[in-house]
Amino acid sequence: MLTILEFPDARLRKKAQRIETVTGSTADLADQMLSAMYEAPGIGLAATQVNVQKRLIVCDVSEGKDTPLILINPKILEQNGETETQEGCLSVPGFYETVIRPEKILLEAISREGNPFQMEAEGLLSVCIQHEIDHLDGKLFVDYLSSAKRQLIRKKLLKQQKLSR
Ligand code: QAP
Ligand code: CO
Repeated sequence: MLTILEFPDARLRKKAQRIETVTGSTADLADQMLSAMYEAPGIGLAATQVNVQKRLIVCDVSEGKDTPLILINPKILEQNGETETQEGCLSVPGFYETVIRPEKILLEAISREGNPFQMEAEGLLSVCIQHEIDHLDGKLFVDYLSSAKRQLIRKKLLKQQKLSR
């Protein structure tokens, strides 16, 4: 089972590299990430969060947890509108805050089978994909908050992490 890094771990700030060739081990990693995400449980996970610096994200925002999405080298091509969401993050356990992001996105990515495709997303799926792509660039949802709020979350999580060691 993969372990999920927690804020303020410096490894969450590393920038992920593009995947040049999709292989069986890429697909294996994606499947392991989906397992870790469902186990948590969560709706999205980026490779950066499991200490792998590769551009790979997974998510599933469906009610029945039966609609996994794997995106390799995801890239947003167009975005429009604005939406407010209470976001959380498996790397920032216990904290949820409102973040404003574009509402609709058009993106390109490569599938688990190695095929390039484009898709549109809106609603929670759009927000989740944007949140996960941020992870690949070393960015966390707490970066959208005031530095006072971010520092408070940092302090509380460090305390929690020391207690659970
Ligand atoms: C990103 O986050 C996301 O604090 C995915 O104690 C979340 O799956 C995008 C989780 C919300 C948009 C909206 C968080 C689980 C899961 C926690 C997650 C926790 C347990 C977060
Ligand atoms: Co996250």
